[in-house]
Amino acid sequence: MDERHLVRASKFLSRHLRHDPARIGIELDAQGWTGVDELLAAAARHGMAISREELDAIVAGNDKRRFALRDGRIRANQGHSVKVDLDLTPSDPPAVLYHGTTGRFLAAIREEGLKPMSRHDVHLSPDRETAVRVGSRRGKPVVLAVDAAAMAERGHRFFVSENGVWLTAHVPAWAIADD
Ligand code: HQG
Repeated sequence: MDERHLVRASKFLSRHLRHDPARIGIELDAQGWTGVDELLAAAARHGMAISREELDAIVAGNDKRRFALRDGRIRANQGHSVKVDLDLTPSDPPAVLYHGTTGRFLAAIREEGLKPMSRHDVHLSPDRETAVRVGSRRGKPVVLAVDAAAMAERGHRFFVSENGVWLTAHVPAWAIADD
């Protein structure tokens, strides 16, 4: 299988399963699922032919397990900007969670905390390495440590996605420290 095609196909799937299903004429249900057959047909109609074997390879081989397959349906595990209810159960977070960002956002983050921006939730990781990787997408990475235990104590809810990303609606500035 052509690795570059798989990466392109994975990005195409992320875009349409998280942000813009209407562009290729598919619909997501309330929990973000859509039929695999419909998705592959719609992708092919829009210039992105993906075989069933390639889809399975993307889902299984994806470093971040971005997608879940169940009963002939597929969804993105997190990262949506379209309104979906992933139906996750609130979970007790580890005492500290990490967020990767970059220097030019720091002043605003210290002022207003971490906001979900165009996504549903703020994305946090249990390990520093992931945060470094996430921050590096935008420049020189800066890792922030989030006092998740104190937030949970004050009633903030945390959810963990199927691929281990911790999600919460907003991280107030008082809970953020430099790592
Ligand atoms: C920043 C990728 C100014 C925030 C990654 C981030 C992740 C603020 C950017 C997933 C702010 C939003 C999510 C504030 C937050 N003022 N900037 N108050 N609050 N920001 O992409 O966490 O490859 O929406 O620090 O690996 O970077 O797509 O979030 O830099 O898991 O699967 O605003 O996306 O996964 O950026 O990344 P994003 P993120 P995938």
